[in-house]
Amino acid sequence: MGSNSQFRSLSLGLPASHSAIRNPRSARSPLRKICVLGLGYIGLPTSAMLATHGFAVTGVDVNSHIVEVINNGGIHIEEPGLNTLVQAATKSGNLVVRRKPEKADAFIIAVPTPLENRKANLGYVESAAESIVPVLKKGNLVILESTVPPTTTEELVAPILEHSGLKAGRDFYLAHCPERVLPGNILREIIENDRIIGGINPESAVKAEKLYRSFVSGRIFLTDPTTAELVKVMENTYRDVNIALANELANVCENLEVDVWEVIELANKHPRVSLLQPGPGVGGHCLSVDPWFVVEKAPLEAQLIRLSREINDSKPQFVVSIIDEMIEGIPNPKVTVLGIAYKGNVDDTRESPAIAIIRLLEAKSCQVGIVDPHAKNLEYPTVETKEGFTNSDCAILVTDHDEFKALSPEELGSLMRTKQILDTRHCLNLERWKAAGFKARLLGQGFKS
Ligand code: SAJ
Repeated sequence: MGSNSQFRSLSLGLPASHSAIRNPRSARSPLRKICVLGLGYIGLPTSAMLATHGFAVTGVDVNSHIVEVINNGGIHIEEPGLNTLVQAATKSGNLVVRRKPEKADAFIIAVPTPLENRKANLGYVESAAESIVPVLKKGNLVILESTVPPTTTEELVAPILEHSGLKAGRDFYLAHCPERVLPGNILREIIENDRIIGGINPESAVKAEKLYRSFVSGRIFLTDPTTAELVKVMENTYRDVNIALANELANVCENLEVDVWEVIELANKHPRVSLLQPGPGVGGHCLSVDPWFVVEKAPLEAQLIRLSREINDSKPQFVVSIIDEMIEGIPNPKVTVLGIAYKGNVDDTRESPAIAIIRLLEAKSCQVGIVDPHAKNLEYPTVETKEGFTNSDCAILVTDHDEFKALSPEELGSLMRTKQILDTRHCLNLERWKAAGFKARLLGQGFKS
């Protein structure tokens, strides 16, 4: 165990007979071959990281397009530095990509857990665990990295894996090690962030820790699976609740005609206050999803968590009500939406508030021109910047991509029918846009122009 680890094995509370691995040789055997299931934003960087640290990694994805792209030397997602790392991993021969799992020393499940009707759809986790069953051997380690509602590792994953005839904690090791990396900064955070490992027994936690220690420089804390599951969903819940507070404050400021950005800046001068930023809503596959996993497990207790989700989910509607005011009386209006990704400088559009805004605008028969230098979305195709602005009556900045800060109000204004802009992120220099003849509005001020 690394010197900077904290081991809480005694607090796991498992009976000695349950926690003892019966095969001491396999308990000591090194982990060489790793099979990673799911090659998305977490599975692909993890596979490449392990492969470039000397492990023989089989990356598995059920999507044949993803397998083909990686086998042809590319990647299917945008993340700084990832293409180079994956290429180094595949060229070294240490990373191969397949559609089905193979025998290995350890399996890492990193598949999506989408939200359906405010509940976790664990279908991908179930399928991934089932696909491991035929190749699971005594002494193997299985790690669940996907974010899941508390108790999933013990009550769903362990029973599925035990269809192999092997017993979790006795014949194979099982742990939940939630991913904690920030999209856009994954390659640094996957190494530097502290990790939480919840072992089904102490040996499982220690075994998983050895694997992560091969590339993690942050601290590693060991606990039980349900605690690790709750820790993970509460990290994202903490952030979501705090953004809801900022978003609610922005609504208050709109009403009082006070500048929310100034209020936040000045309040944050207090040594114990750190308000987050309001915006058009909270997106991505994490913050807008994970708090519901807590609500699902504790519907009566999780009141603040539910309300915060509802506040953040109501922001696109609020933004569209401002657009409504701005385009009132204009026949057949066109709105330019700047950004469809859920946050700046990423290509991920999952749960993006931009999509909710576009849907609401289209429901009002607005023509919409979507501009995004990073993201693509099959349902809502993007256009080139000039095309997006041509004949537009209002531009709305939804995503804080760096490219948008450099847009030319003079050039783009000359293409528009009505020169109006709404900045929902406090990311543009609106004085410049006003100087170019725009009616420019910043979300969270309540000023009419
Ligand atoms: N947002 C705001 N105001 C803010 C901060 C963010 O409106 O002050 C919005 C963003 O625009 C975006 C959403 O919230 O729509 C989420 O963005 P984010 O950057 O806060 O987080 P994610 O979803 O990209 O990544 C989070 C991270 N969790 C935490 O910081 C606690 C990351 O560490 C997790 O690994 C990731 O979720 C995950 O995969 O769970």
